[in-house]
Amino acid sequence: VKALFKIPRNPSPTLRNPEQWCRSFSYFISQCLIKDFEARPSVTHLLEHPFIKQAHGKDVALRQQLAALIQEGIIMSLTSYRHERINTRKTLIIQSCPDDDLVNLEFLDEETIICHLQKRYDELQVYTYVGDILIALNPFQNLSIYSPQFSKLYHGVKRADNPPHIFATADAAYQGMVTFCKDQCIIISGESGAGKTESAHLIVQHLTFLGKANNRSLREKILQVNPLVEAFGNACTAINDNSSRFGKYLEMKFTPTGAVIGAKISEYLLEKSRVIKQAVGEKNFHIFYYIYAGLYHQNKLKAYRLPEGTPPRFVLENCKVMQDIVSGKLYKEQFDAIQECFRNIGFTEEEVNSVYRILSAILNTGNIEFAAITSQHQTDKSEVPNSEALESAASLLSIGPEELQEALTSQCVVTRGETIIRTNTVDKAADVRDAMSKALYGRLFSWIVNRINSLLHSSSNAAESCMNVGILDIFGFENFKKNSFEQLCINIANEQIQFYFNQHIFALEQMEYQSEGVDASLVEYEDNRPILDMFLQKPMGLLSLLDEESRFPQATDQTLVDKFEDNLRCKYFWIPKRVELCFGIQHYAGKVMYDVNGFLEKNRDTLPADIVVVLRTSENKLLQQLFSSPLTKTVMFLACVWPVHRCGVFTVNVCVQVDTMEMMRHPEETTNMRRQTVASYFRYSLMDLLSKMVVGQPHFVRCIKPNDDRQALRFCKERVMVQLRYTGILETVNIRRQGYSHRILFEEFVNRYYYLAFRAHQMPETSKENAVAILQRAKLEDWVLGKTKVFLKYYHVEQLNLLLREVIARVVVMQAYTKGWLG
Ligand code: AD9
Ligand code: MG
Repeated sequence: VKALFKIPRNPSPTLRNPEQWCRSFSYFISQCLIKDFEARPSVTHLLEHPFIKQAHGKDVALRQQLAALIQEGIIMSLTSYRHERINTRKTLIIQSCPDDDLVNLEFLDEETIICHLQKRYDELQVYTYVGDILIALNPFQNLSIYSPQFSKLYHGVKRADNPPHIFATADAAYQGMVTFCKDQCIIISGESGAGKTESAHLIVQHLTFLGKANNRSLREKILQVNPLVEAFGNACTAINDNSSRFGKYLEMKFTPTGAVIGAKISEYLLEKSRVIKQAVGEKNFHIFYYIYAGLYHQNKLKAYRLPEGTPPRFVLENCKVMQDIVSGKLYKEQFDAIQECFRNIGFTEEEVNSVYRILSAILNTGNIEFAAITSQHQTDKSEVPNSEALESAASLLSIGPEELQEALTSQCVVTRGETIIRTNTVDKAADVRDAMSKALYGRLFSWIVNRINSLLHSSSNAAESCMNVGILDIFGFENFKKNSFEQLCINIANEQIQFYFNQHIFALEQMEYQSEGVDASLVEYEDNRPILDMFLQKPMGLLSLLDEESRFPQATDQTLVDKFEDNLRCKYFWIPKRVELCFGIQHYAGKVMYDVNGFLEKNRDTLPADIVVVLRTSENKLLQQLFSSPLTKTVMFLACVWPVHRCGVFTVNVCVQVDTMEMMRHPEETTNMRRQTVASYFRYSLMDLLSKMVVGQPHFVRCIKPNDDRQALRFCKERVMVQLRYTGILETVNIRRQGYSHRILFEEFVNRYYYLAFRAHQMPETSKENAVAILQRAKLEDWVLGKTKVFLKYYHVEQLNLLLREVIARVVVMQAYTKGWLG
């Protein structure tokens, strides 16, 4: 080590050779420092490192420069990690081979691809590339490929050096962000139970590793965000025991040098109706079971007024007796884990207590029953015969039980300046009760997300210049025996994500070839735009028709079906004969029959003003906050962000249209005549999501479910084939093989890569000729020149970036040497 630092005045020929230098330098880092610091050390740590102290004694400035240099060096040092990899290989027996990428297959028919994937799956190779896209087959068993050793393996190395892995996609996004100072976004898609949420966790895990925060608690906080949010937003369905019932876009924030500094979550369209009712064989949101088991074991059920005998109605399904919930360790452990998450992320005890009180109040609200009061004059009146649940709910919400009962059983109506009190029938009172439970849960969920965001918001200066890697994990495509309004929204969202994928992989690529005069045979693909138009067009799309019908007080679910039948004339929609209140849709991922019962009510999602008024009187601070001001989200700059696609010079015609810059309000919020419905809120949510996604460089992960029985090592050819077909994998293989997935303006290309062919201080003209000089110098083949851009294959960019990093590392070392820092 000393020899490395104390270079003789006349260095030997080997030491004069910069490449040799670079290698020794990296070797030094890997040998001496990696062991001590596990990963990239901070400058402060380095300054105190005995080697550096020893080498440079009291010269603090010099030590500081050296420490910074080494820190940089570690980022750039590929050799250090390669060294690790050789060791790990021996024990983990990892191999990468040409088979890792479907693009390299000799024959590209469906049968070959499927056999290839099956062979890999049988060998537990669940990941496969299609060019730069990752296919992830759900292993349905725990694999030992996500350990810290693997994280090290997938750090800044060439993709072909290691087998395909979800960490490689995270690494590609991270490197893309650091190298080009550009936001990235990872889009994970696949049907319900295919493994999107697991993949999202693994990506967050690897990104936190790559962006090693100096502050350990921040790292832990970020890792605990997903489990916490998912406890409130996930539930057991017929397809998946941990099914996401909301869409999640998690943005991880980094400094320009790649240190993680915070995170932000956006949530989309929580399936609130699950709070009040679950389909047969399904459950409520996880958190209800967790708190039940947790509070039971802490002997606190009484304090939260939760019954100890029969579980409350809202969590009854699948848990007929209390023992089902409280016996067994799982729920209790989950409760402990959630408490830990709350604590670590920074929620106060008072806040957590308020959250539990509101959840318990929701459970008690579900048990409030109504009975009709029939008198001579009034037949439409209801009352609460057994007031225990009502009193418990009121007490937990810190409101008066009489006021709550009044708000549930009657409503104030203002007509022509006069206030009239109308009584509610039993059914109407039950609807109000359920609306209140849904509103409480929906707002509580949004509050938790907002609170996490404020706790993970970085207030440092770095936050202003921070960059993002966004990770999209939404609810997957669903097709149950009975599908309702919720499935319709979920499937439209998936339709939109598929459209986004098609735009990126096929449409943009082909349009750009044509405009640049580049010859490339066009690939046919299934464009799902007509289906999306059918849903989202105004004023005659399905969602607009639904909204229109929801505004008529006399409308029924039957009039809604009639309206659809009269106005939706396209091959993707049909009304089946002999089945009432039903319609069918041919989605990109398959046929789905929808049951229209309750569509109008679910879309209206009204919360009577009387309930809001009562809840606002609460002494509970959190509850006051939830209902004091409208929960609004502004759709920022949609009009300008969305239509112009950043990746190209042309405009993408957008399927979703926005009339004006409007405020997105929770549907239950508005009291005016033109009520905001769930459908219109949903439309804006989609817009909001897309506006976030389009500003980043996309990376795609396509999750595939190998069987419907959730069995490990079972590869059902038919099921996989269907998913490969509808996700357009075959066409993707083709276009990735033939196409040029990266198109860079000559000017940008020369600015980015001129180091590879010109001297560092030279600023060459950003011309086509100089771009060619760089390409030739880098010894790349098969590139093409357009009118204004260089067209590169997906693997070219990786090659260029690697060369660039090596050259920069060399320059850094040379500079250090010439400045005498190392001598
Ligand atoms: V849904 O659209 O939210 O209903 P996801 O998110 O696509 O669905 P999820 O990630 O929840 O599916 O995966 C379903 C189950 O598959 C998990 O609960 C795991 O048991 C299993 N799974 C998925 N990916 C992996 C993995 N990489 N390793 C081990 C996995 N098990
Ligand atoms: Mg999920």
